[in-house]
Amino acid sequence: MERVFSGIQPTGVLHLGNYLGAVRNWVAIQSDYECIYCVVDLHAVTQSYDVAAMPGRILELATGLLACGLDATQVRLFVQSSLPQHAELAWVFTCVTSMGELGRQTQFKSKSEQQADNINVGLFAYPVLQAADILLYKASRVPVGEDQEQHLELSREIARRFNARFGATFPEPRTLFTSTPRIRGLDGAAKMSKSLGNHIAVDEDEAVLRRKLASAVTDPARQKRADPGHPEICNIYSLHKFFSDSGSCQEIESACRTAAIGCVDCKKRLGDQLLAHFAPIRERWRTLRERPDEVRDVLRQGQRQCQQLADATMAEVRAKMGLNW
Ligand code: AQP
Repeated sequence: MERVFSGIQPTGVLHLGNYLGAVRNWVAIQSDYECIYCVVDLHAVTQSYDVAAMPGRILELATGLLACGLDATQVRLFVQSSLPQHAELAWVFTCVTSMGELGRQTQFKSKSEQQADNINVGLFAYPVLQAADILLYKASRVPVGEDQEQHLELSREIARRFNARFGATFPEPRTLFTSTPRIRGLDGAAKMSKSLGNHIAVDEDEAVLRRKLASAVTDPARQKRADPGHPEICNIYSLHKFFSDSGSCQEIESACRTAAIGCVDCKKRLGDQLLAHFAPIRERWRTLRERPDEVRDVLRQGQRQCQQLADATMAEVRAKMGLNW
């Protein structure tokens, strides 16, 4: 079985972009690969955050992932900071990564604009820690959204560079894209993202969900109810394709083109579908929230299982680098 690694930041909300672009796929492949999934809290601290809220966020995200269908008997789920080898390998990798490469990362550029008052070295070296996360376990496949492809390319470069300098050690990890690599936000333009505030949460409250959908951007050509629409460019229609069956999608598509349905009705139907789709997940999430010790046990078990792999890789790295006196 090929080994898979992927991570998600405990930065507040699990949203449709995370779900469709990553988590749904994590669940789908869990019996086909040897999967290691991680709550990457060391990545999350590159942003400003509320220290008192962080432990709860970590636990809440792990609970949400289990509610989405991760099976702790099949996957290893753990918290990044519980294994210090991630930070150690990241340091090693900073020594084979050039400043120029990191400066060219588009996520660094956009995050630097978003948090201009906090452009820290961790933000700059974010993709190096990501490479360490993956390569610590010698994972060969990484299921992520399209937004992470540039970082994955850098991980491959880091692996090549380490191998060339110190001897063959790491595989070059490849992306395992979902069929939905990039989900647009409610503005209909940018990637769905918490920091842009254009997201819908997996466990969104119904009233908030309806309100967010009501203000979501649709086809700009539909100024009036009677204007015919162009579903192929409408983000609401693109979301229907994930959550409504193909018969309903066909019906909505032709009703939109002939203006037989208005955007208000179309959004109401999407809201109904989202609520129905996520109802069982929300129910499991609610139940698991009442059993935080069970979630902690899953995370500790994942930590123990990953520790052996992490120790083995770091022993090999230290020996290859001449740090094993
Ligand atoms: N819009 C998206 N479309 C497809 N995939 C997405 N992912 C995130 N947004 C989209 C995927 O979710 C996984 C977890 O990524 P993350 O923890 O780095 O989340 P994020 O990208 O930081 O999410 P945000 O909302 O964009 O966070 P902020 O605003 O705090 O930076 C990854 O596999 C990612 O590809």
